[in-house]
Amino acid sequence: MIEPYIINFPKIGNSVQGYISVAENENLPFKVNRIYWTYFTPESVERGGHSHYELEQILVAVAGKIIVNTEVISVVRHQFILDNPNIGLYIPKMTWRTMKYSHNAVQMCIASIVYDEKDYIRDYKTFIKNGNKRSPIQS
Ligand code: T46
Repeated sequence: MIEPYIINFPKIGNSVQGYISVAENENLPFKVNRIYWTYFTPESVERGGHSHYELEQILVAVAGKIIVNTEVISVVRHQFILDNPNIGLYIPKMTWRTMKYSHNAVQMCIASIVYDEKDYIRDYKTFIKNGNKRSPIQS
């Protein structure tokens, strides 16, 4: 079982000029097929509440703070605080997750596959029951 873990991206620069962080092949655990970002999420809202059969992701709080709760195969639970633009959270397939955001948070998601609603498990009981079943998007 693979569990979520933090990735430290290179931080190039200094406090006078500012910094650049880089995500490229050698520091990513999968081939990238999609990047999207989430912003202006009200602090009262919890996003996520789903798992994915195949999708692997890395979440980065490029601004603000994100609290991510994860659960792998309904047993192993972790909480991660993302509040630094040079760290990312790797989320493996079959991980239930919820996220809360500070008012200024911008979440970048680096994703292993293109969007497909059939890859989602949006019902928690189905996640627990079907956690180990094969993806409906595989042939
Ligand atoms: C995740 C967390 C971290 C699209 O049409 N295309 C897309 O590429 C995406 C990502 C979403 N959508 C649509 C599908 C839904 O109608 O946008 C709506 C909200 O998507 P979702 O329920 O996935 O939103 P979040 O913020 O709960 O979750 C997102 C990721 O989609 C998800 O994989 O793990 O961020």
